[in-house]
Amino acid sequence: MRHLAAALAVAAVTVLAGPAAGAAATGNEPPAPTTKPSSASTTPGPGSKGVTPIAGTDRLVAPLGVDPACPARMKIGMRGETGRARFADLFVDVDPPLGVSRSMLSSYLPPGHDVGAKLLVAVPPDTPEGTYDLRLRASRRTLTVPVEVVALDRLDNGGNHALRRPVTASSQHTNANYPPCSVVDGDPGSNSWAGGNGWNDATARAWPDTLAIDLGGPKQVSRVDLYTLDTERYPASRVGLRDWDVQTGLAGQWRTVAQVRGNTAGSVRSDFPAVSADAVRIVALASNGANDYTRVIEVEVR
Ligand SMILES: [Ca+2]
Repeated sequence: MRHLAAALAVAAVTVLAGPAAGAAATGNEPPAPTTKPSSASTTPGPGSKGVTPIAGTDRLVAPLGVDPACPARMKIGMRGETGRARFADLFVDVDPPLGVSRSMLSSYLPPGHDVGAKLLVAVPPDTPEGTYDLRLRASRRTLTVPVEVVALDRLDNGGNHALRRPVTASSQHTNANYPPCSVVDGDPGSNSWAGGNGWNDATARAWPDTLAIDLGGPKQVSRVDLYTLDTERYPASRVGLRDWDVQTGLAGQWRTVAQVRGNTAGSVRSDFPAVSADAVRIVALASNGANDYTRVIEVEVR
């Protein structure tokens, strides 16, 4: 819960302009792993006009046994419909034993606007697999989002062997918002930087830094995609990773399978002849600009 509290402290409440900025535009939550039709449902009640609860995803997959520093997360919020501007409340609860990082969201809400926040969903280690209901209530409307708790070995990883697997980093920033597990959380976007979506190492201007992902057993591997910090404000050409080696590991033996030098892009795909590997390691050698820290948003292994 300590991690949840830390993450909650930075979960900014944002007002999105205009009715077009609805649930589909909230953007940073992990993509739904399948194309299964929506099973979220909204139940209107009497007197429900005015405020509608919204969610950034139709269903949330919450794997068991992941690092508690990187819980499942989604966007939640509410939309002011017709009528006057008001102060509105959104109430959040989930079936036990799951936990949520907030039980309520309160905000001034003009008509035609959305207000949103990040919600973290914690899954205790002994939780039985199955579907649990997460409920968002506003103005007597209830939006129910199913949360699917699955064992890591049964997670639909879409072919990405790194997804949600254990990560070991050479150092961890004292700020809890840059945990190593964030590089396998399924979100390669940079917009949640400093919000728990990427790793920042702790050794300024000291190289190399390493990031190792345990694949949970030997896999055939021929491609690694690395996403480094890259936004309009923090472009990769100024703060992103510049030079690194890609290594595969098998029974503790590492070999370099690709090298990237002089990178200025937000993501780089490295292809190499297929090898059997039970781990992948990024050996970071330099970053751009001030060349200060290693910043990695996501690593995908195929
Ligand atoms: Ca990430």
